[in-house]
Order: sequence, then structure tokens, then C-alpha cells
Amino acid sequence: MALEKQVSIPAPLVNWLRAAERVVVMTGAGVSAESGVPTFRDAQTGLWSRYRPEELATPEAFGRDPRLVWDWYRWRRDLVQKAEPNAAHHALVQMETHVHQMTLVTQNVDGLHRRAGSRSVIELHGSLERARCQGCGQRAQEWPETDEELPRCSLCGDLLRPDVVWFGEALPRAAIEQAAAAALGCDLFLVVGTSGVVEPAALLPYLAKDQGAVLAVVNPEETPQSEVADFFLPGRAGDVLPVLIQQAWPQA
Ligand code: BJW
Ligand code: ZN
Repeated sequence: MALEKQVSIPAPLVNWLRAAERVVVMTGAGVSAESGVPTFRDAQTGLWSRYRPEELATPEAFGRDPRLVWDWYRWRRDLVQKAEPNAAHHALVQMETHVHQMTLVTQNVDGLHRRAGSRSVIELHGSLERARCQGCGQRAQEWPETDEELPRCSLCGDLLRPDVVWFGEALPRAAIEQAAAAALGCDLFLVVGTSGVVEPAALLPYLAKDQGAVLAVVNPEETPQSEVADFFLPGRAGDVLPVLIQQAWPQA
């Protein structure tokens, strides 16, 4: 009851959600903010405050200074391992149990949706939990991490790098194709906690809207997509999503 006083969900959106056969939810860094994971465009803290993420998440930065980039990713992986999924991640797990066909597409590399229990998650930008060889492409789930030596491929000896998508790199083909197909076939597209500026992910809501889907955005701030959305729910994902689910499926 207390939650419902703070968050107001438009009744037509609740009805659309309840009736929708195919729902796509696309999340960004904001969905993990309440787990204590800094968003991508937040000012970095501590050791990393003098670096801009946009300048570290590039193949050029890795080419110039792989030690620096690995240290940043190691710091972020440690932080994420200590974090727990929040009310927004859990609400999306609930949603999956009610919607006939739900596709969860995330730009996040933190694995928190999977840890919360979401069953099928499309990770557009890779994962902090994997590395891959910059030479032969071999993937690794575990690798030695020391301050002295950079991790190397067990097959060819070339440098391992985080298995994430940096600026200027192509997204994993299967992931973006599945996400685009889901956007083209959905009745409702819900965008949660993303600044909506990084392409091609940022284009998916428009694909959905252009083919007739209802578009809804959850974010404390306006975004390019909130301006064209049918519903803008201003607020934090962990406040808004549990109320949305509770109103759509009150018995559950
Ligand atoms: C809350 C909240 C709460 C806070 N609740 N909300 C012009 C110049 C140069 C490049 C380009 C250009 N135009 C287009 C490009 C291409 C480029 C791009 O889009 N750049 C833009 C920045 C302009 N895109 C690419 O380069 C992509 N590749 C590509 O285009 O390839 C072409 C190609 C084709 C074929 C062959 C070869 C190449 C790749 C993009 C990869 C993005 N990678 C990153 C790093 C991943 C690894 C890592 O994490 O380290 O992905 S960048 C970063 O941005 C990360 C994120 O997933 C992504 C999106 O960020 P997100 O999630 O939106 O986070 P924030 O921080 O921006 O926003 C947080 C939001 O949460 C805010 O709105 C808050 O209000 C909100 N929030 N608290 C709900 N509690
Ligand atoms: Zn290799």
C-alpha cells in the first residue's frame, strides 16, 4: 500500500501489459543502480574518478594500455560480485512468469538479471564474467589475475580481453538479431534505466513502436525514447516495476 502511494501507474498501461502476448523489456545500467552498481555515465568514484568510462571502453584504450583497462574491469567485476539483485530485477523475474512470451534484453554486463533468476536474457554488450582472446577469439570463464602479468590465451598465448562490446565494435550477431526480431514482433516494449543514446540498442524501441507496439519508459530522467513513448513512468526502477507487476497481476 505504501508503495502504491508513491508510484502512480496509468491504468491503460496496466491493461496493455496484462493483455500483451509478447513483451520485450530492455534494460540499461539504471536497473542495477539500486544494487549499488554505478551507471555507465555516473561520475566514477575513488581510484577511477579521473577516468571517463567512454574512454576506457574502447579497443583503442585496450591497445594503448591493457593493464589500465583490465584493472578497471577487475574493479567493476569485484564490485558486481558483491552486489545483489534488487527489487527491479526481481520484478522482471515475476513478469516472466505471467507474460506468454517475454524477451529480456539487457545492455548490462553485470549478470544481475541471471542471478535474480530471469531465465532467458539476451546480453547485447557481453559479460564481465567472461574473457576472450584478442587473437583467436577463444573464450574463457576463468583466468589468472595478477598485478604482474596480463592474462593470456591458453590456446595461442595472445592477450585475453574482457568479453564485452566496446565502442566501434559489432554486437554479438545472434544477440542483436534475436533482440531485433523480438522488437519487431512484440505488443509492448518496456525500456528501463537506460540513457538510450548508445546504438544499435537505442534503436530497438523505435523498431517496436514503428510496427505498432506500445512503448513505455521507466527512468527518473527524460530520455530520447521517453519523448516518443506512449507511457513515461518517471521514477526508479526498483520503485516502479514492483508496483507495475502488482497492479497487473494482483493475485500473484
Ligand atoms: C535509473 C536509475 C534507477 C539511474 N532506475 N533508471 C557517433 C560517434 C561515435 C560513435 C557513434 C556515433 N553514433 C553512433 C555511434 C556508434 C556507437 C554509439 O552509439 N555511440 C553513442 C555514444 C553516440 N555505438 C557503437 O559503437 C556500437 N557498435 C557499433 O555501432 O558497431 C558498428 C559496427 C558494425 C559492424 C562491424 C563493426 C562495427 C557498440 C556500442 C557498445 C557499447 N558498449 C558499452 C560498454 C560495454 C562494456 C562495459 O560495460 O564496460 O555498453 S558503452 C555503455 O553504454 C555500456 C552500456 O551498456 C551502454 C548504455 O549505457 P546505459 O545502460 O544507458 O547507461 P547510462 O549510464 O548511459 O544511463 C543510465 C540511465 O539510468 C540514465 O538514463 C539514468 O537516468 C537512469 N537511472 N538510476 C531507473 N534507479
Ligand atoms: Zn588465443
